[in-house]
Order: sequence, then C-alpha cells, then structure tokens
Amino acid sequence: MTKQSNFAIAFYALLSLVILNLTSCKNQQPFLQNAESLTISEGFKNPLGFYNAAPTFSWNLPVETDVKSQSAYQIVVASNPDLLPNKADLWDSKKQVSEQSTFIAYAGKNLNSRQKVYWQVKYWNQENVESNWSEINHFELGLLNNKDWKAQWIGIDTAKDSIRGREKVLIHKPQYLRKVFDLTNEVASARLYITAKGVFDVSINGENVSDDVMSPGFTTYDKRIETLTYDVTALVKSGQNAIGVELASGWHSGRLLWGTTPWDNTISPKFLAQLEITMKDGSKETIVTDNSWKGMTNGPLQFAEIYDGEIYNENLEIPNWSTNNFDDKDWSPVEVAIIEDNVKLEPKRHTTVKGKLVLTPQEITEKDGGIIFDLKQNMVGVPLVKVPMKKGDTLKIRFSEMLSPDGTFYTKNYRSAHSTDYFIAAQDGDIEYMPKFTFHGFRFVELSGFDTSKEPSKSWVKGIVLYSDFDDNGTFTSSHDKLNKLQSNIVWGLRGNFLDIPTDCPQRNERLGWTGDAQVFGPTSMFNADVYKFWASWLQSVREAQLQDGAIPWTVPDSRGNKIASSGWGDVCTVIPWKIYMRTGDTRILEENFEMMQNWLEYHKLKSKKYISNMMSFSDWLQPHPENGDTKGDTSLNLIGTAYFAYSAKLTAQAAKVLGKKEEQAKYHTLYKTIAKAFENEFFDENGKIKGVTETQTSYLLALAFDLLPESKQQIAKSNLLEKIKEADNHLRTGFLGTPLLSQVLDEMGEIDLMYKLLFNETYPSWFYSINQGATTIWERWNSYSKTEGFNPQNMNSLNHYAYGAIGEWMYERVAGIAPLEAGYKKIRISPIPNEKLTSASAILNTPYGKVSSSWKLENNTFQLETTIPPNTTATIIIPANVKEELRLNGETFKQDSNVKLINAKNGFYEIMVPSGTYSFQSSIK
Ligand code: RAM
Repeated sequence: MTKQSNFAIAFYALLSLVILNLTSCKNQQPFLQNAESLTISEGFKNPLGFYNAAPTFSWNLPVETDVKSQSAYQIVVASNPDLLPNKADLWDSKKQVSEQSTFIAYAGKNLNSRQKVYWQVKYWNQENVESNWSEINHFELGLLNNKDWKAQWIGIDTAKDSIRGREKVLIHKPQYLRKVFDLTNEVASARLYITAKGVFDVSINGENVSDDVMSPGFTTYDKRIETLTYDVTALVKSGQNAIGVELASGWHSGRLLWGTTPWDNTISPKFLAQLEITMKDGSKETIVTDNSWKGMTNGPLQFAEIYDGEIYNENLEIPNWSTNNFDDKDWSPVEVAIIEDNVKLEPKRHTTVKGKLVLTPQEITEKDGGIIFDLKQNMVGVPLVKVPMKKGDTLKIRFSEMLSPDGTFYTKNYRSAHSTDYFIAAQDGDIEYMPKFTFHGFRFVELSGFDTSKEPSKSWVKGIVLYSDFDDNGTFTSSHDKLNKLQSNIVWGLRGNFLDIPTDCPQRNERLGWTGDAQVFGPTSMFNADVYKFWASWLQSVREAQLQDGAIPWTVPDSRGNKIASSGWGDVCTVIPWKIYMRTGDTRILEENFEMMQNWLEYHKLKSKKYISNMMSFSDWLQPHPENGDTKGDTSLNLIGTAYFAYSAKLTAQAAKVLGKKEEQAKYHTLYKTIAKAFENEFFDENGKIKGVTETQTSYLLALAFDLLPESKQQIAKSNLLEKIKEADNHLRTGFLGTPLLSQVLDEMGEIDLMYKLLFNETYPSWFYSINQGATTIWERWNSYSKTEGFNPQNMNSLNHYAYGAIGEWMYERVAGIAPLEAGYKKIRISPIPNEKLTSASAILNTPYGKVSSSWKLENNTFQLETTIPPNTTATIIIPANVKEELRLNGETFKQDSNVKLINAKNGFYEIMVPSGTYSFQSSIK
C-alpha cells in the first residue's frame, strides 16, 4: 500500500468516526418538541381582518420533561409560507437570548392593509437545546385606514317616516338592500370588508356570509366604527352574483336609555361594504356600496329594537331577494353619504358576537292560555322557536327572568324594554323563527298565538346564548354545592353581560357599558374567560370617550353625554389596564392607556380641593341596610373620591415604573402619597377611627385596600373594620365598591376564617342568600328577590348584574390558590387556604405560559395538593401544614434538590420554590 492510500484510509476512517459521532450526538439530543398555542397580540389565533400592523407574538412551550424554561427564541415572518423558515422576507428576529415567550413585538418590514403574513417560532430550552420549528401560523390584515375604502355609506332614509316608538324614540324600519354584479372571470379569492351604522346581516347569492350577530358591535360611533372582514371566496362565482343585506338600528340608531349620544343617533342606519375579488388571471374587481344599490323597507322584518324586540311578518317574505334570480324594479335607489374623515373605520379588535350555547327547556307549564318554557337558567340571547301556527295568527314571544309567586311573568324589572317578539304566520303549519337584531335576558319564555289544536312540546323552544366569541379560560370547583353554584352564577353573569361590550345588565332599558360595574368585575372575568381582547377593545372606546378635561363618562360608549364622571366608576381607566397587565404581563396595555390614566388624574385634581375630592359619585352603590335609605349607601362621597384619587395615582405610578418612565413614576408616587396624607388627616382621627363622616365597612376597606394610612393607624383601622363587621352580625354591609375589597383586605389581615364566614353566610346580605332564593346568575341587589318577601319593590332590579361576582377573583386566588407573583404569571403563587367548610377545591387557569392547576383536598387531617406549573415559569407553593410533621412530595419524604427548594417552614406553612412540572404534596395539619 502506498503512503498515499494509507493516508486516504486513515482520513476516511477519521471522517466516518466524525460522522458517526455527529449522528450519535444528534441521536442523543434530537430537536425538542415545537412550541405550541401560537397567538398574536391579545390572544388572536390566525385572525382574518386583523386590526394591528404591529402585532406581538406569543407561544407556549410544550409540557415536556426536557423543557423547563426558554433560554432563547427565533421568530421568522414571511409573505409566503414557502419562504419559511430560511428565507423569511418580512422579519427574521435571529436567535435572541431571552426567556420572553409572550408579547414579543414585531420588528420587521411595514405591513399594509390586506396583507397576509405567515410566521413560526423556535426556542432553545434551559440547556440551550434547540426545538423544531412550530407550525406555520398566519394573519391577514383588514382595511386599516379610511383611505382604503372606495365605498360610500348607503341606506334608505327611514327617519323621514317619523315613526315614534316607546318613550317617543324615532323608530327606523329595518331595511333590505341589494346589488347584482357580474364577474367574467374565475374567482381566485374574495374578501368582503363590511360595517354599518346600525346592525346588519349579509348574504351572497342567497347564502349567509357568517353566523355573527349584532355586527359590527357597539363602539364610540362618533370616533370609531369597527369593520369586519370575511373570506367569501366560496360564495362568489363567475357570472352574475347578488349581495343582499338586512340592516336595523342596533345601538347606533336605536333606543338607548338616555338617548343623548355624542353621535347623531337620529340618522337612519347606514351600511358600508367593499367586496374585493382577485381573479384566477390575477385581475381584480371591486364591488362597493354606492348609488347603484337598491333598497326597501317593506320586508318581513317590520320592527327591530334591542330593548323592545322584533316583529316579523311572514306574509312579507321576499323569496330569493338576495340572489340574482329576483326582479328589484320596485325597490328604491339608496341614498349615499361619504365616509367622514373624523370617524375612523378600523378592523374589529375583538371577537364578534355568536350563538355560543344552546339551552333546552326543562319544564313546560300552561298559564292563562300561554305556554311557559323554563330553561332553568337565566341567560341572554334569543329564542329559536319551531311552532305550529295557523295562517294569519300572531305568535307572541314574551320573556322573563323569574316568575312571580302566582306563576305570572315578572317583567317589571325590564322597565320600559318591551322585550317581546312577534311572528305573523302566512300559512298553516310549522314555522321556524329566531330574532336577529335584538336580544333578551330571560330564563322563561312564554308563547301564545300558536295553533292550539296541537299539544305543546318542549321541542318548540330553544335558548340560543349569545355573547362575544371568546373561550373559557379557567374552571373552579369545590366540595361545596353552593360555592359551585356561586361560580356558575358568576360565569353566567359574565356570559350574559359580555355581549360586545361589558354591560351592567342585559335585559332592561339599559344594557350599557357602566364603567363602575366593569371596574369591579373585570379582574374576575379574566379568570373565567379569554377576554383580554374584549377588554383591550373596550378600553379603546374608553380612551375615545374621555372628555377634554379627562372625565370618563358614566357609560362607555357614552350614551348620556352629560359630561360628568363618577369616582369609582371613571377609575376603571386605571384599574383595568393595571389588572390586565398583572394577568397578562403585556406592557402594551399600559402603553396604550397611560395617557388616559394621566388625563383622568387631571380630572380628579379638578374635582378636588387640597386633594380632598368632591367628585360626583354613585358611591358604594346599593349598599345593603343604608341608614339614609339611599341607593348610594352611607360611605362619604368625598372619602370615596379621595380614596380613588389616591389609588388611581398609585396605579399610574406603577404603570410608569413598568414603562420605564422614571419622572412620571416619581411624580405620581408623590401625588399618591400626598393624597393619602390628606385622606388620613381629613377622615381619620388620631386613633385610626373614621371622623367627620359615617363610619362604614367600606370606608375602612378603601383606606386599607389602597394603602392610605401610616402603619401606626393601620392596626386600629383594621380592628375598627372587624368591629363594624361584628356589629353587622358578621355580615357584609358593602355595595358595588366595597364588596370586591372585602376579600383582599381580610385576606391581607390574615382574617381568612372571617372571609370564609362572609362567603358562606346564608342570610341576607350574602352571596348564598340569593342562591337560597333561587338565583342562577348574580343579582343587582343582595335582595333582588326573597321567598318570603317576593321581588324587591324597586324596578331597578336586574337579576343578571355581574358586579357582586367580583368575589370570583378570591375564589381562584385563595380558595383554589392560583395567583400571579409577577405580571403575566411568570412567577406563580400556589397558596390555597383550606377551611372547615370545605374538604376540597380546585382550579385550572390558562395563563400566557399555559395551564396552571391547583387542586387540594383535606382528608383525615392530611392536606393533599396537586399542582401543575407550566414551562418557562416558576412557582412558590405554600402548603398549610404542621411543620413538625413531614412533608411528602410525589409519595416520598420531601427532599430539597437543585430544582425544588424549601424556603420556609414556619407559622403553619411549608413554602417551596419549584420550576415547571407537576407536583403532588402531602402535609399533615393536625
Ligand atoms: C345602574 C346601573 C349600574 C350602576 C349605575 C350607577 O343604573 O345598572 O349597575 O353602575 O346605575
């Protein structure tokens, strides 16, 4: 063998060794499982018609033993999926050494209206091992600017008919609008951009475009109207097409409690659409709303009002009206109006309303000729009726949330909302009807006017539950039936009042975005439902509704226009952004709202003298047993205003800190301290007792919850609070503002047993009291109804009012025990607090990092806790225990290691620090 060949052999041997080694190396360390649950911005999954050209990206790491945390990530973004991952033409973040896996800002090329964008991500774990690329996700932008619109507003002038309805409000007859158009080429793709001043339902060639209802939703119509984008590729075809639209008043031109809106609500509803079609040959066609459309108001839908219901006359049905097989020569030309520059048209920034659940009647009874269907659950939505009828008869559909003791419908609490639907039959036989431009709050449905020769059947009615299309985000359950019922009532209160905006109530002539109610219930809603986008969207309306002087209207969108604000209500603009930040860790929510928070503080200043507030306030609304008999309760308005002034300053300082605004942080922190001092001097005597104003539970709660007293006085204030609670026979005496603070303050004081006592009280006023009286939702008043005294005589008596559901936050955080220690649950606290009244409780919560769960049970003095902590987070787990007894972890005596650490073992608790994983602890609490 030559020297050369020897060398060659040696070389190849070495090479194969290297290759072998490399492959075996790869075998030892394959790529990690890819990231999952990819979302953009406030939790959107592959959205169409997205609102934001500068999104953020989030993902979850897989639940896998090798993945404890993330040490780096890479995001790639492209205009075409084929370019991913290696030729990303829009953005390649490159490998970023960072633990951040949520809300990472896009920093690539500018994105434009209509653009479709594809993205994927990979991460490196704690040992710098790389993952596979995730699946490719996508989003498509909507029309982002008014100038993208070539269409004009169109409609029939229905104001000129001057029909007046309830409370003499102008009634606009529902309109039918249509247009026929020809396409000569094959269609490759089609997008329908669409909105209304009013509410609409659209069909193409006789096919419904979507199952969305009450679109586009309720915004500050004088500032912004939301638009929707639909993929209608499958509906348009080469040849002649038709598009048909039904249009009704909705919130824009309909009846709202006070009716003096900042937008002109007397104008007839209007409609705007732009259908953009790309042909297979690459050419484009655009069909817009303009004066070539035709309309009429003599269709089957004769009347449609949110508060009052619908009238549908089957005799006036117009077969094929939204197809090209129809002669519209009798229809009128529409009026057109230009798009105003000052009203922004923006893609809807949260989800549309849909029929989310279906309830079926559990019982039917007859009463005075009507048939009553009992769904056994107070709900919000519409009925779907399938009923036999006789030609010419009118089916009357009435609703109520509860029956009066004599079995008749209790509708006094609907106040002036007629809340009744009518269907006029054109022939004998079964009819099917579901109202589309109204909604009702009800448990009972009454039908009359059907064919009485037929035997009534439960199958005649279904309850279609409508709310904004979000998913559940958590579950809470326990060993106690009434506590579980309370949880269910909270969830139903949420479903019923999250119909596009957060409302106070869903059934009477109100249904408005009351800011105070939102302020107190917002935090609880975030546990139970995936509502980040819902809140972020509504906060945009709050910003738009804010007045020059910083005032936040009582309701948003503003439907009163009286230019004054209420303390505790307007403070929603500081409280909700902060609470969302704590739940999500997304700094954008603070960025977006920071200026509004500052402006609100200016308004607080304007309404105070020497830092003592004199702002108008609904105060501790509906406090039980008010000494003065007032709906505003006994707590001083000035005290409430001053406390909220301080609290809003405190939250603004905290927000400034997160945003790195040092100067503002210092300024607002000083402001907070100054107000707190003024508060203390004005309302507290030397001994930490309320002076000069009525001493109430809520006055102490505000002082303690918002940290407005020096340490020296806190102790006494605490015992005074306990005294007040004792005076009330260990019952709450709190209204809308005080109630959510009870759990926070008593918990911080270590008065857990007392809080449990209040929570488990069966007598008035308490949560279980309403359950004992038959509540299936949260009520507006602690005593909206009682078995002994009947309905509260006030007609302001909603049986679906979420405010007191604010206790849900404590149920998740303390009864089950899941709370964020750091914004967004990057650090989690698992700290359930058992009580003799419960033997178990558990919650599962979807956090930005994935699912957290905490489930405990108490058996023979053994406390058992199962908990799951998602990847890329850590948790402090606090386990009630007799620390003299051993703690067991996963069936063995607890031993510290480099991951799981004992932090403390004292005062009846073990405190353990853990990385992500699933743990089962057992302690003895003897
Ligand atoms: C009622 C609303 C709401 C409350 C205001 C002050 O009309 O229902 O719950 O916030 O009054």
